[in-house]
This record gives sequence, structure tokens and C-alpha cells, in this order.
Amino acid sequence: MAKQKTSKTSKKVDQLAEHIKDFKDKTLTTNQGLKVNDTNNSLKAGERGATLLEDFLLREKITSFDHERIPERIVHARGSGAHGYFELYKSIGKYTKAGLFTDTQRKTPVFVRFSTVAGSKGSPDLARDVRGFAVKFYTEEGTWDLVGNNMPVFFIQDAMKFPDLIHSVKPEPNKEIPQAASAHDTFYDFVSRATETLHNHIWVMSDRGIPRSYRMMEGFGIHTFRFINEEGKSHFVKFHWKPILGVHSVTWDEAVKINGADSDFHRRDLWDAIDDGQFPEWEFGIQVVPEEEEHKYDFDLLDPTKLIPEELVPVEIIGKMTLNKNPENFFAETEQVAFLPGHIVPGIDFTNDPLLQGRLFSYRDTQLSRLGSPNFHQIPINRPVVPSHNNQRDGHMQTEIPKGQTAYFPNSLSMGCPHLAKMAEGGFTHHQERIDAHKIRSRSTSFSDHYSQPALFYRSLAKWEQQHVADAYTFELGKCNHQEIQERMLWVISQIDQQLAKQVATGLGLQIPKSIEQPVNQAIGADADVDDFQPQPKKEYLKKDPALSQAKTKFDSIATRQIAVLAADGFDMKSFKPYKDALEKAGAVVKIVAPHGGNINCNQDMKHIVAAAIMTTESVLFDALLIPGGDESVKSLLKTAKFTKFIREAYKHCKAIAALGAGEKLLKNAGLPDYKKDKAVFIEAKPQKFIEGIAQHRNWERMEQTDAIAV
Ligand code: HDE
Repeated sequence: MAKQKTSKTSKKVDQLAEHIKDFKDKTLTTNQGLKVNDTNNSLKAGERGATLLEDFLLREKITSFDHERIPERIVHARGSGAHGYFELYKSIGKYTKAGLFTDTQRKTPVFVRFSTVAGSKGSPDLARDVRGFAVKFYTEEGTWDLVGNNMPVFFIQDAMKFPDLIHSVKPEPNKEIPQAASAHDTFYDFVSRATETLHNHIWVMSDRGIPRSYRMMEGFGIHTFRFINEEGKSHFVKFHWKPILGVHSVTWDEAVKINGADSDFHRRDLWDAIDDGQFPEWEFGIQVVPEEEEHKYDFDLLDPTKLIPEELVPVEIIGKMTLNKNPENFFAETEQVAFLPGHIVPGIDFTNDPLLQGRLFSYRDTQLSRLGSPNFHQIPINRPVVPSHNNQRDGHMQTEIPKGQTAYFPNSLSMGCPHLAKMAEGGFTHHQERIDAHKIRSRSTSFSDHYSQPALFYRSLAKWEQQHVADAYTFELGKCNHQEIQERMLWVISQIDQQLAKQVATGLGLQIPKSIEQPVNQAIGADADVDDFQPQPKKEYLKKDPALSQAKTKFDSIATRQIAVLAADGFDMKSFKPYKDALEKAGAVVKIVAPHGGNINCNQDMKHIVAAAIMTTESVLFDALLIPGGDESVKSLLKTAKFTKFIREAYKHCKAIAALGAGEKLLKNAGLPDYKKDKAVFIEAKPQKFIEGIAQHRNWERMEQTDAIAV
């Protein structure tokens, strides 16, 4: 223990040295470099005031403070970022000429920002929501931004509807309630009318809407993009991120409680993992469809509310991303980073997905109001790693000093420079797609299947996942005040799955209506024949797509899992030590939770650092529980009811629990039903068994009994 303490302390000292290296031995100055000898007192006429207008030191400090904030993002305001790199396993030159996908020697730097969508900047991390998964690749051919989400589809099919979608989910405009929550009337009013939303929506109702960690989420580019190879041939492509730690989520009961116990749960988790050298990793995969097969499927590749089932087109893994560095300054990097889907590199191109097309406008536009200037690319986090030269000039906060007499092209005074890229130098060319069409304000009928893929998703889930979906719908609709909205939702859910709708209806105490006023696809042109655009009844072109279920994810690691050790003075070291060693060797983080802070002594009279006093922490912040033996320790834990709550909650949330020796008394005292038969409760078991139990993430079979556990 002592050894560990020393190394942690020296790490902290090193970090401190690193943090202060920029201002070590430096004198405090004004922005003009004037040395300052008092930054605590304003300039006053006499000791008791008044303050003098002349005080330029006060004015500079306060003015800077007054303008510290910039407008938060309209959506995805709450987020966290990290630096890292991307490595390619194998060249895919047959599909694309993009350097980052052909040169296996490269290590492409990246900056990633994860986010929620609906909440404000200070909202809690565990809102039920989509998560943003935006990656900036600083490539040698310029910056490529893959601005995706943790779900493979989006709510709407046309950019035109985005403001409506977002206005419906944001706090209602009259009362500014609720914050970071979709469970309210306006959202379901919209969802039940714009049924194209149902696919993304059922993903949000599933466990994907409440991830255990950013590090345990998949990422998707969503839209179908194009790859262009050296010969100019185009392939359709979808992009995927697959987390090395697998895809895992918390339960809704936990999510609600985590938001109270640690509203920075995801942010802290990402930071701590990187800080501890446990670098998050994702493999990068592609689904490629040849141009000739564009119309082969039962859905339109240009429709962003549809995924390509992995059963039909497998994901080919081609590389890996590792995040290995936390930002130095949240504002300068994570807040000011500007992602634009329009930032692409030769070898990648857009399709006509109408949502993607709209995004190509929106992101540049939003950066202008958020960052205040077209020069946002000069902010360090947004700078490409390759030099940029052009004739764009001036504007707010120009930080460069462009030289020379000319700022136009063509010119002769500067010998035509900066000159145009020759093809051999990799100048960007657009894929020459032939378009010959009428100008219309309408939507393709190939976009009007709104039920088949939500149904496929639901069918592909494990029983416990389906139960979570039903519970989520029941919770969300239960928060609506308008019965006609609840009933319209029940009807549209019944179009996805009758049984699911019945379950939700029972929870709401309502009947599924036999029919409803037609859920008109709101985006169709006013003159269009409404009936032609009704969502089609669902089809079943695939029984199941196993890749959609979290039950099929990885369960082979406990790296970075947080293990709470419930202990007090006198706990038994002999039986605890092999557990601690085995858990730490497997990469888990073992933390003692005790009746008080500071240190406790084991029965071998060694001091152990307490990570958290029971008063300051909650069971929901941990992945598993270990209760060491030792009569004195157990006796003292039994005196504090919060330990009992801690254990009951961990059991309710289906987590792995191990008890050693007298530690089992705490399980008995907690009144856990049938814990002896439970496959994730380990009494006097070998540490390896406990490790395997934690790696399973949860024992969902336990769910059936846990409703009876009050906490
Ligand atoms: Fe965004 N989106 N979005 N979005 N989006 C923004 O840009 C927008 C969409 C996504 O961490 C904004 O810089 C429109 C799909 C992420 O900084 C804004 C439409 C997908 C982030 C904007 C969409 C996304 C944003 C707000 C419909 C997944 C956070 C601040 C046409 C593929 C990026 C900003 C970060 C952010 C507009 C739809 C993902 C307002 C108009 C589809 C991950 O420009």
C-alpha cells in the first residue's frame, strides 16, 4: 500500500510540474505586459471607498470576466473531449484514395468530442438521450470531421425538419421545463406525428440512451457517404466505431440516481481513464456497398433513418482509434472545437442524403455565431496540421499576419500564388454524379417505410433489453399530460410491435386506440396527395440482426471497472489481498468505501487509504461490490444503514457482488431475495470467478426479482 501511495504522490508532483511549467517564475502582468503588484484590491479614494473609474487594472480584469462565455451549442451543448490518434490496420486503396485509409505507416492525430443532445452545457450526463460522437482527424491532406452519434440512424429524413425536432425536445418555451429530458408532451406530440422519428426513438428508449461510459459506446457516421478510389470509382460507405470494452449501459434507476450523485459521471470517467493511462480505444469499421447495388435493398441508402443490417453487409474492421491525452484547457479545446461535416479529404465524398446536405450548410453557419468569426479555423484546436494558404482576409480576430500585395486570384503580381493544386498534388475533385431532375419540394416515396426497422431493432433485442424498452416508453409517456398524445404514441408503437404497445398501455392504464387520425408525414409538400405518403405497414425482410443487441457485445474485460470495497477498521487482510491483487492485475480500480474518510486499519495493522466515506458516495457510481471479512469491520458496517442501502442497490442493479467470511452477514442483513442462488453473487469464491462475473457487466436474469427490492 505504502509503495502505491508513493508512486501516486510522485505522479501528482510530476503533473503539477507539468501544469505550472508555462508560468513558473513568471510575474503576473496585464494583457499589455505591465507588471502587477496587487490583484486583490481595487483602486479607492481612501480605505473605505469609493472606487475610482481610473482603475484600469480592475476594468481589464472584470471586462475579461464579463465576456468569458460564448453561446453554447444549440444542440450537443453538454460534452467532453480528448486527444488521440488513429491507426490503420490495412490499406483499403481499392475503395478510397484517402491517405489515412491507405497509408498503414501513418498515425493520424484526432480530437474527439462526446456529448448529449438536448441538455444545456451544465446538464447532467446521464440524461436519456442520443450521444454525439464527433471525431476530427488531422490528416496530411487536410482535416476530416466525422460528426456522428452513438446510434446508427437519425430522427428525421430532411434537414428542413431539424429545428422542429429540436424545438419539440428542448424545454417547453413557456415554462423552460424540462431540462435534458425527452419525457414531455411537446416531444411526443412531434414524434407521434412525424413517424419517421420512430426508429431513432426506439434506440433512445433502449439501453443505448443511457450508456455506462462514453468509452463503452459504439459510434456511427449515420449517413451513407462515398469512398472514391484513385480511378475515380465510387462505393457507398457507412462508418462504424466499435469500443474495445464492449457496449454497456446502466439501468434507468441508476441513471436517475447518478445524475444526483455525480452529474459529471461520463465526463469524469473519460478524464480519469485517460489520466490513469487506461486509454479508451475503438476499432473503426466500414460497410461498403458497390454503386451498382444502390437499389438492391428494401430501404433507401440515402434515408438516414435506416441502417444497413450487419447481417446483410458485414462491418469490415480497418483500424483503431486510441484516446491518450486529456485537454489542457476545457474551453480552449473542448468548447471551441468546431466540427463541420463539410470538412472532408480527397477519397471521401457526400451522397444526396437530404439530411447530410442540410448539415453541410448548418455547421459553418452555427460556428459563426458560436465562435464569432469566419477565422474560427485559426483557433489552435481547429487548425489543420498542414499549412493553409488562400486569399480570404481580415474579419474578427484575425490572428495571422498575411503578407504581400495580392489577396485575389488570378494574379500576376504574386506569380499566381497561392496557385491551384495540380491533380497529382491531390486537389479535391467532387464525384461527378449525374443529376437530371425536376426542382421539387417533396420526399421520395422510398423514404416512407417508418416501421420495419424499429421492428427489426426490437425483435433483435434480448428479453431484458426489450423489457427496458417497454419500461422506458412507459416512463416517458407517463410524464405526458395529454391523453391524446399518449394514445397516438400507443397506436404508432403498436405498428412496430403489438405486444410492446400492450405492455406500455398497461403501464399507462390506457387502451391502444383502434385507429387514429392519420399520422401524416409532416414534411411532405402541402399539395402532395397525403395518402401516397402515409408510412407503409411494416415489412419483415430480416428476422433479426444480432449486432443490434448489447447482449452480443464483448464481455471479456474488467479494465477500468470501479469496484467498491465496503470495509471498516479490522477487515481481514489475508482473504482480501488476493482479491485486490487479482482485480488490479485485470485492470479494475479498487476503492475502499468506509464509515469515515482518511485511513482504516486492516487486521494486520496496515493503514489503507479510504477512497470515499460512505456519506460522500453512492452505490450507483460503482460496477461491483466486494465485502471483505473480519468481525470488527462487519460489525461496524452493520451499524450504518447506508451500507445496507448500498448493497441493496447494487443487487437491484444486477451487479456482481463478492463477500468473504463474515462479510456475508451484510448480504443476509440486506434481505436480498435468493442471493445464494444468484450467479453473480460470489461467497468465498475464487477471485477469478468474481472477475468473470464483473466482466459480464450485469446479471440481467436477476431483473425478475429486483422489482421487489425497495431502495
Ligand atoms: Fe448536428 N448540429 N445537426 N447532427 N451534431 C450540431 O453544430 C444539425 C445531425 C452532431 O461536439 C451543431 O457545432 C442539423 C446528425 C454532433 O461540437 C449544429 C442537422 C448527426 C454535434 C447542428 C443535424 C448530428 C452536432 C450545434 C439536421 C449525426 C456536436 C453546434 C440536418 C450524424 C459536435 C455545432 C460537437 C452539432 C446542426 C443532424 C451530430 C446546430 C441542422 C444526423 C455529434 O450546427
